[in-house]
Amino acid sequence: MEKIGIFGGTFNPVHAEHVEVAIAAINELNLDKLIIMPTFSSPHKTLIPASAEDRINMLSIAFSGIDKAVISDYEIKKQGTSFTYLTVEHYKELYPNAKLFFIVGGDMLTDFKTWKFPERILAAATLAVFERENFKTDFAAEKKYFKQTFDKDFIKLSYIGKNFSSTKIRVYSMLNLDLEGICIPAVSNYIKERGVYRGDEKIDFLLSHLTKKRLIHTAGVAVTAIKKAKELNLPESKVLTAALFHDCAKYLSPEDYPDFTLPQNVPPPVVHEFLGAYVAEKIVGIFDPEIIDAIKYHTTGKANMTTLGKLIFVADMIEENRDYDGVDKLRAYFDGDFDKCFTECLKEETLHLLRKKMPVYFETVNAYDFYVNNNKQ
Ligand code: DGI
Ligand code: FE
Ligand code: FE
Repeated sequence: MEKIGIFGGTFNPVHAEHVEVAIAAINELNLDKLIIMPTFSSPHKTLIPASAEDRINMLSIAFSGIDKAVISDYEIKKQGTSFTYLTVEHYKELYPNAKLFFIVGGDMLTDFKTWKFPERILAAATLAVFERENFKTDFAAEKKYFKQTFDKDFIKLSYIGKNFSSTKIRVYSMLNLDLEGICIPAVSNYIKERGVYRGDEKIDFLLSHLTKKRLIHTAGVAVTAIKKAKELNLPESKVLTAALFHDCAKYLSPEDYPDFTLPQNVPPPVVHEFLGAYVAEKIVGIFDPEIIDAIKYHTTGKANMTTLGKLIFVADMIEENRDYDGVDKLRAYFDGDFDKCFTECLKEETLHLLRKKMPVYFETVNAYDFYVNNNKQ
C-alpha cells in the first residue's frame, strides 16, 4: 500500500528544522511521498509577510534534494482559512488506496482537539507526531485521550524537533543582518536577492542610526517579545514596532533635536528612552501612543505600565544576547509566569543600579514601589 505523508505549515520561511522533520517522517514512516503543504496566509494578518509565490519558491529550494517531497499549492490556491479535515479528505479522495499520514509537532497535539472535525481528520489520516525540544508533551496521556475520545492511536516519531525560529529569520532579514547559521544558505540567498522580508523606510532609520551590535540586540528583543504576544493578547505588529524602535535614539543627542525637551535630572543612561519616544513619533512617524509610551519607559519602567510596556521592558532585559548573572532565571520566569518575570526584572535592574551606585531615576523608584512593594493606590 502506498504511504503518503502531509506536512503543513506557514513556512514563512521554511527553515532547516522543517527539512529535518520531513526527512525523519519519510524515513520513519517509510513514505513513498511527502506532500509539503504551505497554508494560505492572509498578508494583512501575517507579521512580516511573504507572498505565497516566495514561500513556495523557498520550499522548492529547501527540498530540492529530497525526491520524495513535493510542494503543494492546494491550500494556497483555495485561499481563505483551510481546514485540515478538508485537506486530508481531498487527498484521501485523490489517493483512495493510499495510507495517509498527517505530520504535526507535539505542541499541536493539545491544540488538535480544538481543530474542526478532528474525527474526520483521523478517519482519513493517521497522525504522526514529532516531539519538540522545548515543549513537554505527555504522550502517554495524549494516547489515552485519543483512544477514549476518538478510538484512534497516533504514531510518535522518534525524531525530536529542535527550536528554530522563522520569526528570527524574518526579523534578521528586515534589519539587514546576517542569516548565516539561522537559515538554509540557498534560502537566505533567495531572501536577499528578492528582498523577501525587506523593511520599509521606517526601518531605514534604524539601519542608519544603530550599530550592528545594537541591531542584533534589537532583533533579539523583537524575537523574544513576539513569542509572548499571543499569550498576552497583544497584536504582533504593535509588539514588533515597539521592539524594533525601543533603542532608536541610543546614539542620538538631545542637542540635535531643538524641539525636544528632556525632563529634569535624567541620568545619562536613561536619556535615550525619552529621546527615543520623541524621535520615533516626530522623526520616524510612529503614531500609536501605546508604542510611544512603551519606548518612553523601556529603560526605567514606571508605575501602572501597559502590558506592551512591560513586555518591551522584560524582553530588553532577557533577549538572547544578554549575559549577566541571573539572566537565565529571569528567562525561566518568562517561559512560565510573565508578571512574575516582570517584577523580577524590575528588582534585578534596581539592585544592579544600587550595586553600581548609579542614581535610580524616580520613575524606576515608582515602578518598584508599585509592582514590587505592591503600593498600588
Ligand atoms: O538600551 P539598552 O542597553 O538595551 O537597555 P536599557 O534601556 O534597559 O538600559 C540602559 C542602561 O540604563 C542600563 O545600563 C541600565 C540603566 N538604567 C536603567 N534604569 C536606570 C538606569 N540608570 C540609571 N542611572 N537610573 C535608572 O533608573
Ligand atoms: Fe534601551
Ligand atoms: Fe535595549
